[in-house]
Amino acid sequence: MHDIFEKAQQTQTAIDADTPVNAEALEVFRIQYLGTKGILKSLMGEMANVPNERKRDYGQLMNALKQAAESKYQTLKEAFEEQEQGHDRQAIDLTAPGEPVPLGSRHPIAVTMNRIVEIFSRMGFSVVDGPEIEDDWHNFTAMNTPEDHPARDMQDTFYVVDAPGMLLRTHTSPVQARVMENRQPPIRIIAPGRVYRNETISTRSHCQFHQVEGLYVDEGVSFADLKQTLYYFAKEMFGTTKIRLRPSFFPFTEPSAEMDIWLGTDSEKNYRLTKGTGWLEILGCGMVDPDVLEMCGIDAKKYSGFAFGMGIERQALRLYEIGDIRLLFENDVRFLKQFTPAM
Ligand code: 2NL
Repeated sequence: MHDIFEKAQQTQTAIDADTPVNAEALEVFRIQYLGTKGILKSLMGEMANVPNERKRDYGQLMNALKQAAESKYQTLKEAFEEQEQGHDRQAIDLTAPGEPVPLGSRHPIAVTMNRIVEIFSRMGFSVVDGPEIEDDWHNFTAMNTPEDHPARDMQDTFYVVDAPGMLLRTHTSPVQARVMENRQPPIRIIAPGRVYRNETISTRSHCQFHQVEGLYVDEGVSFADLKQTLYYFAKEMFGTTKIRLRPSFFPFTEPSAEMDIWLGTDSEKNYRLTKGTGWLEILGCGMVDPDVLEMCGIDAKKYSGFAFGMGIERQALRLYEIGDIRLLFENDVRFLKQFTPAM
């Protein structure tokens, strides 16, 4: 009888003294004291042998034991769990090299456009932009293109169904028209951007293009200024030292011309590119028609100007020797990643 109480007392002392140092030791502790075959269970089993008048005391002693073991177990369990999470946080190696981030690259059209813009920037032209959805007046009327001109045909231009008189711009000229409306000369601007034509002639043709246009308006601007400016551009852009201006026609310029650069026919590539002539057409240009100046609010008796425009796609194809224009619009990463990440 006396023995049972003493055994319980000893167990109390043992629980107080036993402090597991890690999760494994704690599990041993749990099985030893609180498990289904543990010491507390077996001590409880002794209740039958305790005399009735002492059963109450023994029951209280058992409760105290169980509480002591359980609270110790619970406290240590939480402590070890917290410790483990702390360990995880420390497990991050701050000195490890970073994961490589895949780098994108500029689209060849953007690179070509940037090169053109950069060359004209050096000559004091500033970059302007404007809306891609334009009104009829800025896109056509202000550019001397009358109502019955074929460019204004439904088949040639995308019109906005819900907004009469609104359309997708067919060139970046309207951007320049808006600048002339808002400022007085000297005006020296370059307008790069996306333009639209309703062309469905073949699967090879596209409804969307990129263009760079330029405009210079001031007192006494002459055809000689046009020629020297475009000659400098051709030299910087293509490294060519010979240009040729052929008479041409645009509704918004008079006189008008096409500029060719000299490539020669020495290489098979240049022979093919120039169809055996040695000359490659690069851009269209001319002296701004006085009517266009007047419509945009500029005194044509006081000022004159020249303008030019060129398509980007064709230049990009040539610059990078790309064989098919569709590659520029499919955005296949295997194609795009061949171009330089920078620029
Ligand atoms: C081409 C030819 C050209 C212009 C664009 C222009 C703009 C204003 C006034 C007068 Cl605001 N002209 N632009 C002039 C001549 C030619 O583009 O072949 N473009 C792809």
